[in-house]
Amino acid sequence: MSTLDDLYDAILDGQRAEVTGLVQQALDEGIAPMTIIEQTLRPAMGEVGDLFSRGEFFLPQLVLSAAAMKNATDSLRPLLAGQALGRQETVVLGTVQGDVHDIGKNLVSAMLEGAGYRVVDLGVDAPVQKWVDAVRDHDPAVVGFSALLSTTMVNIPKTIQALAEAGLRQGKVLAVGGAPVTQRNADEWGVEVYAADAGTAVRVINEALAHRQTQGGAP
Ligand code: B1M
Repeated sequence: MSTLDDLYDAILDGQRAEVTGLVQQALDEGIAPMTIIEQTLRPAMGEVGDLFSRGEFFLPQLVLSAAAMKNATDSLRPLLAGQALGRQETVVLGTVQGDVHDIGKNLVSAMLEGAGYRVVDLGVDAPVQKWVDAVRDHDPAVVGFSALLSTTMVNIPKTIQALAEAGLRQGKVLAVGGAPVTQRNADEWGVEVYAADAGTAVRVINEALAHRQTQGGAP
C-alpha cells in the first residue's frame, strides 16, 4: 500500500490524527499538494458521499470523514497559497444560502490567494443580502459562488438576480462551482466561469479577466 492509499483509507475511516501524519509523509515523498487533493482526498470524499447515498454510511461517519478531510486540507492550504503572483483583483467568494459545505470553497479560496488574488470570503450559508453588501463594499472583479446541494444551487441565480437588481452585476466576472453545478447551469445563468475543480477555477478566472481586458470592460 502506498502513502496515498493509506491516506484514502484514513479519510474513509475518519481518522483525523492519522490523516495529518499521512499528508506530511506524502509531501516528504515529493507528492505535490494539488495531486494529494485531486487524486486522493477528493476521490475519497466522493466515495464517502456515495456510501452515504447508498445508506452504507450514516451522518456521524460523514461528519468524521469531513473532519479528517478538513485536517488534511488545512495542512495543505498554506502550501497552495505559497506563490503569490501579485495580482490586484478582489474576489468575493462564498457558499450560498442554506449550504454549509466549505471544504471545496476553501480550496478555491486558497488557490486564488496563491495566484495573488485578494479573497473576501463570505463563509457558508451566505444570505443574498450578504453578497449584495459585499459586492457593493469591495467592488470585486470576480464574484464566486459555491454550492454542493441540488437544493441550494438555485440560490446562485437568485443571488445573481439580486446583484443585477442592485446594479452590481455589470462588469463583474461571475464564477460558479460545486458538485451539482455544471457548465450548462453556468450558461443558463449567464455566468462567465464554470470550473469543476479549484485549479481549473483559477485558470479560467485568469482567462476571463484577460479576455475582459482585451474587450475593454464588461465580459
Ligand atoms: Co454533504 N452532501 N450533506 N456534508 N457532503 C454531499 C454534497 C452529497 C452529494 C452526499 C451524498 O448524498 N452523496 C449530498 C448532496 C445530494 C444533493 O444535493 N444532490 C449531501 C447531503 C445530502 C448533505 C446533508 C443534507 C446530509 C444530512 O444532513 N442529511 C447535509 C446538508 C447540510 C447543509 O449544507 N445544509 C450535509 C452535511 C455535510 C457535512 C457537514 C457532514 C459535510 C460538510 C463539511 C464541510 O464542508 N465543512 C458533508 C460532506 C463532507 C459531503 C461530501 C461527502 C463531500 C464534500 C466535499 O468536501 N468534497 C459530499 C459528497 C460529494 O461531494 N461527492 C456531500 C471534497 C471537496 C474538495 O470537493 O466540495 O466538490 P468539492 O469542491 C471542489 C469542486 O466542486 C470545486 O472545486 C473544489 C476543489 O477541487 N468547487 C468550485 C467547489 N466550489 C467551487 C466554486 C468555484 C469553482 C469550483 O467557483 C467559485
